[in-house]
Amino acid sequence: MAARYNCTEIQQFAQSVITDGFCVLPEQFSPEKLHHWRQSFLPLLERHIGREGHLKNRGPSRYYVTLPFTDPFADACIYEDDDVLAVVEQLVGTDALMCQLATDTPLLGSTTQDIHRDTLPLFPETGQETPPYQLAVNFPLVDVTMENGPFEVARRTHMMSKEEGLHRLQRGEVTLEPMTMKLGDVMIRDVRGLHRGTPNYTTEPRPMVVIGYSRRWLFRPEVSIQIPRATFEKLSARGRQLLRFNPIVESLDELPETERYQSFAY
Ligand SMILES: O=C(O)CCC(=O)C(=O)O
Repeated sequence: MAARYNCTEIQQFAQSVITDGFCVLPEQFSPEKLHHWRQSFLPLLERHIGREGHLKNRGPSRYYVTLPFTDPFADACIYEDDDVLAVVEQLVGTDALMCQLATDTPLLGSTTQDIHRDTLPLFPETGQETPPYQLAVNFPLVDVTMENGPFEVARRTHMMSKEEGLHRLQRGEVTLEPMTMKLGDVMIRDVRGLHRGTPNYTTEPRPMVVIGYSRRWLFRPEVSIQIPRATFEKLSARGRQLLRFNPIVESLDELPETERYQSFAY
């Protein structure tokens, strides 16, 4: 889809991420496309639960599943979306990397997670936070309602220590906001914002896609996108640039079966 926003609007979205820790681009992606993603994802979720559901590292009945970089998920209309990338580039540089394509899915039986952030500070010994370096672009594969486990986030907690953020929550100076979202809405967030997953009280899975974009120098060994050589050959110049530090594999059949991203909360 062609860009929907002008430079000023893109800067406003980026400024919301800098100030509040996140922004939402409403109705950014095609619901039909995401419906197709959901159909393709559900068997992967089943297979994941069969193989490593016992690990329960995200909490009960909650699963982190990496998406294979193949059809329908290797879709440049999504990971090269002009508006999303324009906001991302304002935040983590025009030479940003894409290093993660995965999903978080609470099912019936899931619980409230501990409040956490998804990364440690870059320089923990200084007690200082830095400009953004790691972003999550999140979009659900169903409508997210108050019943099916909305992601909750505390605004303006990404530029302070976790302890300070927790104190502010305790004192009621900030609150956890449930992010209800329509199929097609896209959230861009600084992963340092304090947040947690909440229980899904319905019988339908609530998959939330996460595409990770980072500064070019940030290495995240727990995530990567295995790119089949045949797919790599067909990437656009921009796709190659975004995905340049990910491993190229001959076939996705050779992949390890368990997720490497087990330790996730800081
Ligand atoms: O509910 C979600 O989608 C996110 C849960 C979460 O923060 C996590 O598992 O790290």
